[in-house]
Amino acid sequence: MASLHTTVGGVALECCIYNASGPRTGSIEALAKIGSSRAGAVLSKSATLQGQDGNPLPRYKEMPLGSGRCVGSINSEGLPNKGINYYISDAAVAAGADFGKPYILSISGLSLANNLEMLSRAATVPLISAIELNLACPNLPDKPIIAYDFGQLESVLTEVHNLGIFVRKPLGIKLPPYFDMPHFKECAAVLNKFPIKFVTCTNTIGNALVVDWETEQPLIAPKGGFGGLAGGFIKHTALANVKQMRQLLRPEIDVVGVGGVCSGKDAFEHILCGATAVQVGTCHWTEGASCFDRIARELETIMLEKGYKTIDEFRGKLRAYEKARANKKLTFSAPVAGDFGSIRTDVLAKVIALLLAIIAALIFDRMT
Ligand code: RRO
Repeated sequence: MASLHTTVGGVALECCIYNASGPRTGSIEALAKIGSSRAGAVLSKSATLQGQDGNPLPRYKEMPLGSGRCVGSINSEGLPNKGINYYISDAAVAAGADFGKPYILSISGLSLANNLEMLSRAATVPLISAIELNLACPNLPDKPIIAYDFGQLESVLTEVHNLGIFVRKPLGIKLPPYFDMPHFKECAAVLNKFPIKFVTCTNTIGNALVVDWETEQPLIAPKGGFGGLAGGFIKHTALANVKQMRQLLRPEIDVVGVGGVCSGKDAFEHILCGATAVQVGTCHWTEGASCFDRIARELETIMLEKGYKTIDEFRGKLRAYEKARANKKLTFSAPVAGDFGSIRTDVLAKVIALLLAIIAALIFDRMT
């Protein structure tokens, strides 16, 4: 059997796949569905100090991606959530604890003071296993993405450090996607100064615009239609961020991958690039909590076919490109990916040609 066991910031997870903060994470009922699935942990919606309604509707839309199961999405939710006290309550924490799973709290304060206050409160709750501090929300009108400003990132982390939180709870930082090598380096240099336990790469690609050409308007209402791009659209950006951060961060800092995971194959790719665990966002939104069971099964199938017993055997082991290897594709005996994209198009074309030939022969037979 293949084991999906892993650790994130020293916290043990039976399954390396769990939910991203955001989709289906706002209520205790939704969190409990994650807890009762095969997800390895339960991660809350990013909390603010007070509850808030978020941006006007419609603020989330998904879009098909080719012919597969995987979809892309755009959102400008604007941090709708029930406030920190809800997500640190016994009932919320039980969504993980009742199922023997780590409960991870996500916070995204509207100010540094709010973040410090929320961290202080969360530190007193024993069953919160870890905290993900989201410094990458792209959807708050008039608020910049903190982690794009490396000076501000450092001062936030200094204040957080002074609070003493690093010794009380494993703390991770949710990062925005970076696109330029100097930015990866600058960000990692700041993060490496602090006893951070993990980073999550990446949040959505901020301020994208999806246009509905028929109605000649944006697909979502808030912020003039600008929102965070996610799902299949961003997998390759997310993989690059996982890979870069794994290379640049101190080895003690785990990297959690998120972005475009909707099959075991996607999870495998994130781990190959260095992720110790993988979160699922858009696909969880579309499919519900059963996606964790499916993706976990698909990942196990891939591992069995490739002869890996643990994720550590291939984690971070993306090979350098070699021409000879590029043409050596594996043939799997079992389906490994939940998307139809896994079906080889050349095989499909041959099957269709054969079917057409049979139909033509039958018609010819009838007519003669
Ligand atoms: O709530 C949101 O609009 C939101 C958040 Br907090 C985030 O971190 N990333 C995102 O795409 N949306």
